[in-house]
Parts: sequence; C-alpha cells; structure tokens
Amino acid sequence: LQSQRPTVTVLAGDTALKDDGSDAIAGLTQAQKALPARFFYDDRGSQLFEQICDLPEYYLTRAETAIFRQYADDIAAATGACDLVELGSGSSTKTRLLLDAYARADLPLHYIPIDISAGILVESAEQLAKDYPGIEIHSLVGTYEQGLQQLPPASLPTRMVTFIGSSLGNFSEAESDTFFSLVAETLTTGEYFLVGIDLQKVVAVMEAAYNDSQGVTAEFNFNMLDHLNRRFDGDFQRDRFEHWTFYNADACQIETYLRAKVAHQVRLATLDLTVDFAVGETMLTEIARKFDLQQMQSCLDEHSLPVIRTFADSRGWFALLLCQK
Ligand code: AVJ
Repeated sequence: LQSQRPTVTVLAGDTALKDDGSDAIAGLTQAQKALPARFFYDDRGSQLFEQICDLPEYYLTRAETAIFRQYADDIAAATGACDLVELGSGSSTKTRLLLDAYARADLPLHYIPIDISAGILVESAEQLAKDYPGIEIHSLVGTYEQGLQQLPPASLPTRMVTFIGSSLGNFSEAESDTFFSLVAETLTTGEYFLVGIDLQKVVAVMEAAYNDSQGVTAEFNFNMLDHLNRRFDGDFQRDRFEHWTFYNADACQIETYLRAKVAHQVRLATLDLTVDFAVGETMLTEIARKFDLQQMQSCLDEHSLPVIRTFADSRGWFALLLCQK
C-alpha cells in the first residue's frame, strides 16, 4: 500500500495562535498574575512534555495507556469507520493504540490531529504516515477552538473528537463549560466525543507527578519564560524564579506557579509591557484539575454529550469517557 503524504494546514495564520499577546497582557496585569498554559508548548516545551510522560512520578500517561491497551477495540467497535479528530495530539503516541484497533477491525479511518506546536505535529504525522499507510492524515496547526471551528467536512460516516491526557484539567470550570459547548456544537447527533480525565486520589501521588525528582517539570515550567522572551522580545530571567506546585484540595486542582525569588522588573518589548514582581510574588502558569467521575458524567450530560461507556484503569486513577451526542 502506497502511503499518502500527510497534509498540514496552518489555521488562520499566526494571529490565530494569539500572537498578538492580548491574553498574556491580561494575565500579567491582574492582581494574581497568570499565564495561559498554552504558552508551555513551543517546540522545546512539547519535547519536555514528552519527557514528563516517561517520568516515574507521572502516572497519568501510563494509566491512560493501560486503558487504551485494554479497551481500544471496544472504542473502535462502538464508532465504526470514522474521522478521528484529536485535540492537542502532540506525539500521538497513545492514539496509535486506537489507530491499531481500527486497523485490526478493518475499519476505514481518517486522522485529523490538531496541535499548536507545529514541530511535533509535522514530525509525528510523517512517522504515522509511514507506519499506517492505509490512514489518511490531515494535520491542523492551531488552537483547540480554531481546530473545531475549521474542521474539514466529515468524509466517513461518523466523527469522533478526542481530548485525552487530561488536557481538560487545564481548563477552569467556566472554560470547560465553554469548551464542551463548542464540542457539542461541532458534532452532529450520533457523533462521538472521547475525553480522558485524571481522577482525584491520594494527594502525595498527585503532587509528586508535578514535582518530579529529576526536575523535568520545573524545566518545563521555566521554559515558558524562554518562550515568552522569544515571542514577545522579553527579558524574563529564569534564575529569578522558582518552580512551586501543590494540590489545592478546596478547588480539587494542582496549581503550578513561578515564584519570584527577588523583587524585579520584566520588560516585554513587543507588548510594550513592563511588569513588576515583588519578592515572593507568584505567577500562575497552570492548573491541573482532578475530577470526580459522577460529577463529570452529569456535566457532560448537561452539555448534550451523554457518556455511553466509561473505561478506567485497575487502580481507578484515570478514566476515558466515550460520549455520544
Ligand atoms: C497535558 C495538561 C495533561 O496537567 O498533567 C504535566 C501538563 N504539566 N506536568 C498535566 C503537565 C506539568 C499536563 N496536561
């Protein structure tokens, strides 16, 4: 079988990636400074995230992989031939287990990976095209919103949008409501949504996953500063900050910050923005919400995305929910 070259479409150019920095300005001028987690993912950040997934403390990827190993055939059987749209596909490593299942069942599949990091997206599409010559691949470079709003028309009988890895955890409750509404608007009745969620568990286990002993997660956090410097001609100095992360039990979320070790000023030239940091002042770089299964099921239900199958790992640490509009 001759493999087709995967196509790559950059959605709505650079402004599509909010290169104007309006959300960075908004976040840096708030009382509690905060930056969108999206800024982790330049090409280096995506590489670091791949390293995180292999860390002994980062149980999420292994738990979700175990679920895919056990249930990928069930998911393929449930949807049949489909357009598989993946939001935040990264290296597509776990999704390969799904692609294998469709291949085993002889089900036609079109794969539409969407990611903001062009480097990892293009590289993994080339490799996938070699390994899965029967699958048509159409990569989209852009944000989740852009991807969902600019999907190619469905070419197979149904569609499934996947949002795995607990990427959902980066959204506040309000943001996830908006996101689910957008997914539901995008799908037609009968189409599928597959979402991976990290579940609430012993605090020490969750905290270790975001504060690993090799310091890769700290490096991932600091890399956001390098990315901002490059993107906005900034002068953030990483040695003026420290990595700080903990589980906020009231909000049921890991919160990760960069905390200023000294009072100082940062200039982001292309944003024409000067930011003051007091000693000890924190800048929120990420929340990672941890979910309750029943609550999430009702939430999806309320968004017209009822759960038809729930798959969990043996420890009940992580779940994949298959929803059908
Ligand atoms: C990709 C958002 C699921 O929150 O666990 C890993 C990102 N941050 N280590 C997560 C992340 C620090 C990850 N998600």
